[in-house]
Amino acid sequence: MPRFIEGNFLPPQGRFAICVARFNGFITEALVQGAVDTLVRHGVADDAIDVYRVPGTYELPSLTRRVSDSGRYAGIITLGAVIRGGTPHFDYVAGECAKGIGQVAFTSSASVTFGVLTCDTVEQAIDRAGVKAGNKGSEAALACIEMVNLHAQLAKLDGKKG
Ligand code: INI
Repeated sequence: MPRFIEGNFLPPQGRFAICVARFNGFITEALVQGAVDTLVRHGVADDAIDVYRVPGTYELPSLTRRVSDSGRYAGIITLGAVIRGGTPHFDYVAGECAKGIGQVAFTSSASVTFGVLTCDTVEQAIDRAGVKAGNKGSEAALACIEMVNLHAQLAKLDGKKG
């Protein structure tokens, strides 16, 4: 029998940070609600969740780096909404945000997940913030729980605690 090593959705150990952009707040606050609801339903105490806010998604990578460096969190969920306008601004903001958060995720000892919407229209963003296409904040929280629990299993295999 092979041994399968993967995360699960049992109540995770440790604290969680939600890093969210205020830009397009009517969307991003719905993502926060989805993420918090999912964490709490999976057994995370609400006082084990800290929500950090920055002006826009462009500022998310530096915040996420700082929050990761604090060493206080098992999981970090990043949330934002970039919506295409008539100029190339969208591509710069969305591109830098994804690249920057990816760099932090790759090197962080915390599990960092990506719940930043990149949409062509406001309607697409609404659909992904709790209407037709689920809630991407909730999905990013679920992925974060799975990764935190996977890391705990990997630490056990390595013979370490936690
Ligand atoms: N920030 C967003 O989070 N979403 C957007 O759609 C957006 N647009 O389209 O401009 C946006 N811009 C602000 C940006 O993230 C920075 O806060 C700003 O450039 C200051 O650095």
